[in-house]
Amino acid sequence: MSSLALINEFLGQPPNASSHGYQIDHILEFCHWFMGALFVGWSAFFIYVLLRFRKRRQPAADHAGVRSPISTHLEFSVVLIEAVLLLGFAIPLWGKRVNQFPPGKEALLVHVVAAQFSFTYHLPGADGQFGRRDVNLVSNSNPLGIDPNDPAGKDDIVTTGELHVPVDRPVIAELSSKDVIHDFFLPDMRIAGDAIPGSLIPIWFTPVKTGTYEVVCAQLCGLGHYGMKGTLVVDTPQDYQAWLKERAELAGGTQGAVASPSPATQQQPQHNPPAPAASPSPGGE
Ligand SMILES: [Cu+2]
Repeated sequence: MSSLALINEFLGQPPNASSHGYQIDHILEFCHWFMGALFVGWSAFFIYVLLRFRKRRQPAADHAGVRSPISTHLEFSVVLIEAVLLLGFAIPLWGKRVNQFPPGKEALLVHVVAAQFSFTYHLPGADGQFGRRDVNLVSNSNPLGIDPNDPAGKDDIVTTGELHVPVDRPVIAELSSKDVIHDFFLPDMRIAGDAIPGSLIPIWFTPVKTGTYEVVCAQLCGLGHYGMKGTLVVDTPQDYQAWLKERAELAGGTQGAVASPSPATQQQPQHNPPAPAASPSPGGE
């Protein structure tokens, strides 16, 4: 885990706060240096060509062209390095994000529903079960259309703009959208995923540092796009339980009272773990 991140920092990359993020930082940092070297190399070659083949020096065109194999070797090396970066590092790293999800019991599952112009979060509450959602029940006071007659939904927690998660526990965020394509982007966690109407797309990360981080929408989704900026708060497990309790009490009036979370609350929701992103199931819960 190296701390060498000169270009990343220079370009405004915030410090990493997730367990996998340093791998992404390494590959970004290396790519920037590699591109920098290519830029210097190609620029020098361009200037050399301008001078070497200027009209005064080369009044007649040489139709045979270059005979030296050096340029072929150079170009082959560049292709080889790029292939290693892509096939050896980038694709395996991406594959791990979209295929190797943590076991359902270990991770915290949260539904992230994007809409113009906010992210709404749906947590299962004390019973660990997500309530049924129906698009026909969506209203201003029930933005996710949770069925009031479904007992599993009585204690569900719905928040907009701010999501709390506990530190050092994998989080699976299942993304969906109510209108256009958005992108749930957590720059500090080095993770992002598109929220597409009609699709459920899971992403996952493990926060390793407590703190308050930015949530942004990374798809230009309309005039109020900027307003989708929100907050991710990574809590200690105790603070997280306190937040859950507070949310449950706040929701008490509208969605039914909730007993204070017992240790069982801390267990993973028993809900269906999401399928890999490669085959998102059609949405419409
Ligand atoms: Cu958006």
